[in-house]
Amino acid sequence: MNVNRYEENPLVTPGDVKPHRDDFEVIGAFNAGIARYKDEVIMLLRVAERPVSDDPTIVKAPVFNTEKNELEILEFDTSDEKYDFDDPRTIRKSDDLSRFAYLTSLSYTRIARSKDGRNFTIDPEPFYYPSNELESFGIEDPRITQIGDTYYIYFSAVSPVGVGESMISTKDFQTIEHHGMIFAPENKDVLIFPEKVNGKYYALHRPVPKSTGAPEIWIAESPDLLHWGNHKYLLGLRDGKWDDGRIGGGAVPIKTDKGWLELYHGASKDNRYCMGAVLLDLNDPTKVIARSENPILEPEADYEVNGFFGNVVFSCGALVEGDTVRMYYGVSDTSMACAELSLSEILDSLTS
Ligand code: MAN
Repeated sequence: MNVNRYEENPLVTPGDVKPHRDDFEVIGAFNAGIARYKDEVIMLLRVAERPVSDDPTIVKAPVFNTEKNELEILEFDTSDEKYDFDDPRTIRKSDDLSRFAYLTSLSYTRIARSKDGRNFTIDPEPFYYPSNELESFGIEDPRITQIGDTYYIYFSAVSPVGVGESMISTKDFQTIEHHGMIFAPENKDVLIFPEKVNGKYYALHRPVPKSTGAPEIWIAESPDLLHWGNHKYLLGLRDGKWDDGRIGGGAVPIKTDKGWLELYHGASKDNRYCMGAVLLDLNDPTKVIARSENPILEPEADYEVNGFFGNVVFSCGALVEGDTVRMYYGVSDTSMACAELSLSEILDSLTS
């Protein structure tokens, strides 16, 4: 696969983003949703910020208190054996490592704009910041589906009661309407198709079943983008391959002559995140036609291998012009990058 990484990569780094409070530092500007708005490319960044800590033995956890409408900062001593601090993203209770008790940073969304898709200017203020109890640990990994003149923006809403997918919409990237949670916990990586298929909206989603099952890709349909039903299991993990740990949708599905092309992420059991592709039937996207044997993009460049959480390439949006797929992607849970790939080359590489 020919992958043309932009020489300007990484396009946006945490150092480019001013924290929204002086006592915070930006540790990530990554996993951005992508849209075209007027003559600009919009990158809706997931900005992760954490309270500055001068003492390495103290780990802080920011939590948005909706009643007081302010951030609270909890402090943990790294010598406290009740907690586990091994994953830099989370704080876990030592007697239950299967779930996290707190996150070490809080994410929100911020707009970066560009005329050429390579050089971005970052808005001085947050775009959408957590605003309700289901978002008190932050909002993450936004995706944007444009339908008509409305941009539907949906993201992981993280709180002590779980990680689900909530949706807002905007027409001008200024005023927003909140539509509440559209997929209950635990669910992430929702991708709404950009048009109806046979009179119905479709969305990919990624539940995390507990009793049986794995973090794999499902598909659902809806009459109105708010109520989702007729859920079907779509795509699974593959033992011993690059996507044997967890998979989830990445970019908004791309309509091609051969079918709906979905660029998805797959992680191995040891958390190496790559991008692959799957082709779905044009008239019935619940049918898988073909899939990547090997990743179309894997962490190789220094900025993809090293960072806050290394060995991660994670796309939330791509733009297509002719045969060129401009895939924007988060690197190492830290920065944003972009690579161009050939649409026909991706399609030709898929096997059934
Ligand atoms: C995982 C990672 C983190 C994220 C949490 C909550 O631990 O993807 O980056 O903050 O889940 O969604």
